Amino acid sequence: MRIECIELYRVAMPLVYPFRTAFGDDDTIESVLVCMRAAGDYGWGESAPWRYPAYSPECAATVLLMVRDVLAPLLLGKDVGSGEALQGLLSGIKGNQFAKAALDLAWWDLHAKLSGEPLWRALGGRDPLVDVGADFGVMESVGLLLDTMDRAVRDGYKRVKLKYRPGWDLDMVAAVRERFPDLTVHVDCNSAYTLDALAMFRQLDAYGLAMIEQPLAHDDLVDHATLQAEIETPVCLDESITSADKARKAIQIGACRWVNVKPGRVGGITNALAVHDVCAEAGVPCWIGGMLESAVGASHCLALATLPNVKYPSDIFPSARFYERDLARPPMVHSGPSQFRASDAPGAGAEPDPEMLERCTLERAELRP
Ligand code: OSB
Ligand code: MG
Repeated sequence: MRIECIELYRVAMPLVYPFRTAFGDDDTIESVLVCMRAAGDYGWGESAPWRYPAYSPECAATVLLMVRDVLAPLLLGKDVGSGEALQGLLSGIKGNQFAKAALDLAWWDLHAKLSGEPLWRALGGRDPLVDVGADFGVMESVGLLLDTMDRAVRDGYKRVKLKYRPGWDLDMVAAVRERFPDLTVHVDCNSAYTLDALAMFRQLDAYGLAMIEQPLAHDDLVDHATLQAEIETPVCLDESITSADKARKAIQIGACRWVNVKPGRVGGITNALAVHDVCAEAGVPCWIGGMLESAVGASHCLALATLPNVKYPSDIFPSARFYERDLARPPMVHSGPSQFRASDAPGAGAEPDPEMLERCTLERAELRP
């Protein structure tokens, strides 16, 4: 397909309540949506690195700038026949994974639509029914967290992920374990610690957590290998895995026993498939992470979650959990307790609601060859 036009929208999506993590508290998600046109059709992609570069070195403003001024010009007018071909055209540009992802996701949506296939089938998924979990950020009090978790357990969630940061740590986990002795629980540290906290991580072993997500620095592998050798609880890497090559190296040195795969963080679906395959070959299971995307990005994540080496409930949420009204339609809605069904429509299955897109857009661009 010859890429004829690329439209960009940097949007602000207000959350129903602030999301609080080790990397900060935010009440609005900034995201970049991309519409790619070719062969009489169009595809949508999304990349949600947020407003500040606090999760990764990128943010929505750098993604818009990089796509507009650097990456899109490398694709416009070109015939792009595969995800690998698209990544090849962008390969001279270092880093900027979230920016590359916005284009890569739009290409995959368009490609699947042109093939008349749902995205999950185009990716080699096996089963459109996907298990997902519940996630809770830092709250006002542990009591409030326990009450909220009660509701999630009653709603049938199969696992719970808890944000974890200094001041919301061992005591919180101890209280959770006392109330829910058998629930599958893990913590996400969002790179808040160093090896100075080794004693604390050894204490966490007593609580039988499913995994500890990204305990150490966002770009580290070596210290994670040291930590993993010292504790029983499996380490899961999120921030540190920015490519299939990083996944290979992490596994080689024993830095993790799980990998959280986010298409944005690794530069797109093409690279997410490569990370998935590197992990599968090494016997390291994966699950799919999220960035509180609109239903455009979430539907891409859902398609990825149908892959065979996804072995733990993913971070994919009903739109209503974070948004009064999703920017995209159809909104994300559970198909059963703790489950979603990937769309059987051609492509990823969601696109922006024009009125919401208009209302949320901060900055836009339209590029042609
Ligand atoms: O570290 O997994 C993360 C959300 C935004 C940025 C980073 C992360 C997250 C999540 C997703 O934890 C959890 C959720 O979607 O509730
Ligand atoms: Mg994480």
